Amino acid sequence: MKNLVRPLVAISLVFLTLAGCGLLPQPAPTAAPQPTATESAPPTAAPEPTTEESAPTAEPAPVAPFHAGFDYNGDARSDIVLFTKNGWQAALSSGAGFDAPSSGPWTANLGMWGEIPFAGDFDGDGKTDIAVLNWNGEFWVGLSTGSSFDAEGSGLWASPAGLWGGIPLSGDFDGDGRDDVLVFTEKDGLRVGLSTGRSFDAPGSGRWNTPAGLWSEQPFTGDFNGDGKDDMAVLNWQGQVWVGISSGAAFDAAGGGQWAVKEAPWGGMPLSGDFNGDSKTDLVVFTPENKWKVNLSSGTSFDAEGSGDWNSAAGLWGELPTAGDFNGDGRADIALLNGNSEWWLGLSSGASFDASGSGRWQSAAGAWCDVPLNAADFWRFDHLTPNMQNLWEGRFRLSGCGQ
Ligand SMILES: [Ca+2]
Ligand SMILES: [Ca+2]
Ligand SMILES: [Ca+2]
Ligand SMILES: [Ca+2]
Repeated sequence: MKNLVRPLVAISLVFLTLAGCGLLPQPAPTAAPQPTATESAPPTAAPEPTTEESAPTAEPAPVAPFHAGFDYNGDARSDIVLFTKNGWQAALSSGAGFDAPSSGPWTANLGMWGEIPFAGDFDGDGKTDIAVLNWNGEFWVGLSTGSSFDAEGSGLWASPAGLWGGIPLSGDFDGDGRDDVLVFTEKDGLRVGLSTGRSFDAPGSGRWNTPAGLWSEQPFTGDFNGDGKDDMAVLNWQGQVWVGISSGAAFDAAGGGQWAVKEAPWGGMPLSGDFNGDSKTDLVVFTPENKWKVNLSSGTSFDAEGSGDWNSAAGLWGELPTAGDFNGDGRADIALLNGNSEWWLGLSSGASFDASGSGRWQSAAGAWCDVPLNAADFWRFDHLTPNMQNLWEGRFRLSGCGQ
């Protein structure tokens, strides 16, 4: 039965995706001008050329054995930042709640409601930054000061990777310590913009080959083989995972291709993170049956010992799952925002998501229709949603977020 149902669902999804893709109405490109970044205004005030020159070869920047990711204040604990109709809100982790000092609204000179937000440590200073991809295919970046997103260097970042309609993902694909951007597109494959610290156009930027990735699949990123360079992968409708290992110049290094999985069912929400703390990024799929299907990376497959269903103290289907190392112990955890604007945490023990400290966390921010950047998977999921009208409006399938 299951085998019958799955292809049918998948086929109709693909069909609807194809049918919808050509028709995506641009959300009123002219109606909403790019915010004028009065404060930073660096677009033309050229980025320091020295940064660019020293970037690729100079220093093989130290590769942290583990970085929490989504750590906006640089204290080694992952936080939550939300893109809201009223600007950017930070919910900083204290290790036991999302209400550490400096939580609340953060100023930034970017982000119109309707643009696609994402996050990464784009200047490599240890504090996660924010960015949006706008309707002109431009990347606007807000560098974190630790309490705002308007550090020097914020503004428009040039890149050959920008393309509206693509899905932006971040990762340090060349392993230089600065997160780069990857845009997964329907017609143009993968475009990578390598960060110089002031732009996404370092040498090597452009189209990258990969054995993995069709538009109808769900992409995610992480350092799956643990060599210090982030890789990309897709989950396809057959429950297969295909991996593109980064060589630093393409996603076609040895070791890529189809990887065995423990169980990665299509129809769930894939999230990546280092759930057992061995420095190799793993995959978890949250399913409509409220199961957490953990697929641990061995470096060459996603079925390392310890893979399987993990118990969790949190997570009901319909809530919005995110991943990050919220208590800073080196293992990625899960956090879910529910319809009551509550955060529920499942902290990783290395074998389950119910370690001590799990449960409801108080938070200074996070309302149901806000967009938590950790849930980048949300966008990846959305582009397959049958009722989507475009990438942005897809989010309004969330209960109660309709227009
Ligand atoms: Ca933090
Ligand atoms: Ca990089
Ligand atoms: Ca890698
Ligand atoms: Ca943790």
